[in-house]
Amino acid sequence: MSENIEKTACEASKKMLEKAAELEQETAFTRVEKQKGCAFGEAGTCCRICAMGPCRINPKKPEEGQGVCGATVDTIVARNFARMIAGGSAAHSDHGRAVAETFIMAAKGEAPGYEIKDRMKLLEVAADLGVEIGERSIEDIAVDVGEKCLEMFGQAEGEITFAERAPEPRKALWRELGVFPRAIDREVVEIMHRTSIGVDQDYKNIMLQGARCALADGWGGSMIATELQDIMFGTPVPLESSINLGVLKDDEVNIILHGHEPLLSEMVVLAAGLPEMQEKAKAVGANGINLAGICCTANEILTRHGVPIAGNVLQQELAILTGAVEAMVVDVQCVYQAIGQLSGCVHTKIITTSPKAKMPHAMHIEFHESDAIESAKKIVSVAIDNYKNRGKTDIPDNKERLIAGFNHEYVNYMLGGRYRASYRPLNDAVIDGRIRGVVGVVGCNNPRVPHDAIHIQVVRELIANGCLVLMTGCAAQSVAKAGLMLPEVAREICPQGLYEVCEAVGIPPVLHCGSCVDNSRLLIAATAMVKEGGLGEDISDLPLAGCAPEWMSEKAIAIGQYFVASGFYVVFGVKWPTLGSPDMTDYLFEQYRDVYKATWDYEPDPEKMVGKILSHIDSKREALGIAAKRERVLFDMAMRRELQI
Ligand code: NFS
Repeated sequence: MSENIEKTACEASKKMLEKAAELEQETAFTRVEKQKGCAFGEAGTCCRICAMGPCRINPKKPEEGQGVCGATVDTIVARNFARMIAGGSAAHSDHGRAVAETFIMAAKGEAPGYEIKDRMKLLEVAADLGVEIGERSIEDIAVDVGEKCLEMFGQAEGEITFAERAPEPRKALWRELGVFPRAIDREVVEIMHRTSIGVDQDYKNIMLQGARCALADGWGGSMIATELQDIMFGTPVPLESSINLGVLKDDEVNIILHGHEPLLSEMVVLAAGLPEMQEKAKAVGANGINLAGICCTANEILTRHGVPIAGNVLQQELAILTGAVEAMVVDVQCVYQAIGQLSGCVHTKIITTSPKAKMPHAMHIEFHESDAIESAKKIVSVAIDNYKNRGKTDIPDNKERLIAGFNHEYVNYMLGGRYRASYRPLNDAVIDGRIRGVVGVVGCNNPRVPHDAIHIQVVRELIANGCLVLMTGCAAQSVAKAGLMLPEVAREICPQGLYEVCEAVGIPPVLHCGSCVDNSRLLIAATAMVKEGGLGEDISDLPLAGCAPEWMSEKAIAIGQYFVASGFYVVFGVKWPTLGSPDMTDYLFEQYRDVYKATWDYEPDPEKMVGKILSHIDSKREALGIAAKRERVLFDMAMRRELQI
């Protein structure tokens, strides 16, 4: 047991790791120990882009090595980093494209089951995109909005329209630097071109394209996904639900929805609720159909329907090990190949649904938007039919309540009220110091660090020091499991000022803002703070920061890069992929201050990470002339024991 305490802070996960050990089943938690890593790969100094190599530069003597073509360590590290940005941007943006395509079909009436739910948001987005509103029908406006969004992927000329939403000085800076994104696909392609053999050999120049591509993700692909999903499925409002493996039910057909695109999961939610499906479940002796999510799909259906979350990315194998999951339905991204094989030890069926993502040991039911409900019914039926094959179950009894579903629209409304929606009270609370700063804590889990533990520590210390925390992705799920997404937390942990704000507005000090593409919501919220006034002229003037304490995905690097290029100070934990090049690292960590007025940073120690974030926030408060002297709340051993980490 003691070993598992170090592996995860999550009680349900500890129990399932015990079970995995008894069954001699491998999981990511054990496979990671066998993958010792490679010093070159870890430092970013291994180049595999042509067949003269692979070329490896000794990270201890970077100045001495060169690739066969003469590439320096700076070039190699920058190429690898830029390619991570391209990979991450492509993933978010291809999700956005799928949403835009379905959105157009829905508006034309060609995708039964999908509809235009949030008309108000449609009109707002239409106005931002320059779509004529007048007396036109909602459907006609929606078709134009969808097509404008789709254009942003491949337009031959011009700039990405959503990026026009950024504060004026930021846009001027992007134009001056030549990084204003042009078309989403183009920016990804250009990174792949410029980082291929013998093209861009200047690390700073490579990183200009890295920034442009990341901005095309944050202000393009990801924003398109968020905005169109809100219009189609409804903009989330706060609701209560529950989280952790204890949400699985012993007497019902359990279906886990895992992956990223709500196009599929929304329809499964709809199908599972149909009387015919419920009756079918009863006919096989189950008391109903229980849906639960994993990864970002979980965040999407949680924030729109209150569907409970089974766990975050590192719990996908553990959920199967409960023996209680009839089907795990996956689409794209963050799906471990290991679940296919693992499902053979229990009765769970892994159902792949996207032509873009198939895997061995899984059954494939292709999901078609044109007859989405039929595809979803087929999937639910497979799960129901599998109920009879269930053996002994082992569902940990751990689950926690949480409030989720916060976003720009709701912050605007809850602070200002329906008739005078406004960020004024938020800005005022920041100015008078009740809120010290706003911090986005985002990203994944990574078995190279104790699961959930780093997130929990960082977030607890941030709110104990007066910061309002906004969260997305698997990070949000980590702290929700620890009970930090409940309003009563403000009284228990926060200083008087932040507690008063949370109490007055009725919010927890840690706000669940959705999935990883919903990080675009944080860009919009930061821009709204700038536009409200009193806190400087640009995002880089605000007392805010972003961090990803347990990151692992290329998508996290893309997000970090667009946050930095948009003016956020961003600090990552775990490991950092440019350390093999001192020049490149200095460029990102120091010189970026003169380029984007914001920098990247790396700090694996959670306590030091919080220290860096607070000193950044305080320096911004100082520059704005709103600094107040305050002592840092440090967690002593007794407080840490209480955290159980
Ligand atoms: Ni984000 Fe979502 Fe989780 Fe990381 Fe994966 S689910 S898109 S990449 S692991 S936060």
